[in-house]
Amino acid sequence: MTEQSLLLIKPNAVQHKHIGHIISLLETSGYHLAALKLFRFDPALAKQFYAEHDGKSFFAGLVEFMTSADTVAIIVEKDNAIHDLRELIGAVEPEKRKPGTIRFLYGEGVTDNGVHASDSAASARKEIDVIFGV
Ligand code: FUP
Repeated sequence: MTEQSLLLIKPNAVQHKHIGHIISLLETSGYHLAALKLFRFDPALAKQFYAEHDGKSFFAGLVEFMTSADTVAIIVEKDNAIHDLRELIGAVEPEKRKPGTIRFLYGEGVTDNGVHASDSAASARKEIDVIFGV
């Protein structure tokens, strides 16, 4: 089934000039890019995007990182996009990142992990609405 998911290219990957290669990986992996924008999270939007983590010990650091430089948001479409994009980005824990995944290539720490991808259809709908207002 064709699905939409949301990919974020996070501030550390944008600052290190990896936008082009990450988009190329998406295209060669069969994703259709349905919408794309470059913007900078302000604190309110970052808190809204990561609202489920509000109250956790890492929340303030996560918001600080997400607001530290520009982000690229991309709505991608493909059969099984949500599952397949999670596989393509790889694990959040640095020691679990497999070679070939985007986080293996461009993730640094747990927080500055290079990219985000929606983890369910409900999250994808919510995140696309938060970032693109659709
Ligand atoms: P993921 O869905 O793969 O982005 O991972 P999580 O939902 O586990 O984490 C959400 C965000 O919180 C990630 F961007 C990383 C960040 N995080 C931290 O900064 N510190 C932690 O200890 C755990 C997560």
